[in-house]
Amino acid sequence: MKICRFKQNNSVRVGLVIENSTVFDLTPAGITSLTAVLEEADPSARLSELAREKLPRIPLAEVQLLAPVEQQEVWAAGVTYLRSKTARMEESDFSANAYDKVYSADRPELFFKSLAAKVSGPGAPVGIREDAKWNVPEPELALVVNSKGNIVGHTIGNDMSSRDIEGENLLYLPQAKVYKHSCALGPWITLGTPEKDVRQWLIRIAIRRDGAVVFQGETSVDRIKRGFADLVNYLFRSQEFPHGAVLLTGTGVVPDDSFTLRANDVTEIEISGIGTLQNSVAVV
Ligand code: DO4
Ligand code: MG
Repeated sequence: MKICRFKQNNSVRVGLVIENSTVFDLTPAGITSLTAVLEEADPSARLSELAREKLPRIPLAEVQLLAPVEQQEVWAAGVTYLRSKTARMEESDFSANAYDKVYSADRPELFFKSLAAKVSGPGAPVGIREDAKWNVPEPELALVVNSKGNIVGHTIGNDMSSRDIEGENLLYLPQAKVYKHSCALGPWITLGTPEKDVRQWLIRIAIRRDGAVVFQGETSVDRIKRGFADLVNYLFRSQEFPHGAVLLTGTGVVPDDSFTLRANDVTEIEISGIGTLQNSVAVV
């Protein structure tokens, strides 16, 4: 079951996405908050109970989808794939050892990525910093977690990153990772899929420039080294998320070192069990 946020006549609504073609507006059923659904004991069961014939249907192509977050903080895990570890060790001079150590440590790398209000939704711009020379998207599975720390759904995340800034000094990580339009989420949340099934999903990215594909890559969710519950457990240690949280799970696709994004490139990230998140690149 897929749940989205969308804009209709200047009002923000919550909808059910059916067969990637139709949105059922949940407003007449009294559902106006995504968070309220995610906080239900069984969100999929709650949505299955609805009398769909009474809900307005809108073609998906006619709605403006918004990032599927309300007040959730967005966090990210790093160096959870071998590919991320080796690429970062190569780009970095004196911090290489840190990536190596965190990959095999019990405690994962977790960092704050974005306030919900700053997240780019489908079709919105993602940013490359004007003071960075080497910028890449990071296509990542995102765990949608309720306030009790239960994983209730999954969406697609783009952890936009400036590799030259991170590579210069690991202490610059917040500047390499957290800036205007550096995080995109969407197009919606797929509810209730167990981890063993999510691990069968593939993550693909294509980057288009003037209509031509200039980079494409693929990985599998199953290559994530850490268990999802373990990542969430660390996120919730000595911390609380009254509105829930979204946790990006790290990237396993890193373009060759010669590749950097340019303004007006289009990033297309597909996760097989979810859908496709498309954004255009802007200098910020
Ligand atoms: O260690 C820096 C960030 C790692 C990251 O974002 C990733 O592996 O996806
Ligand atoms: Mg990342």
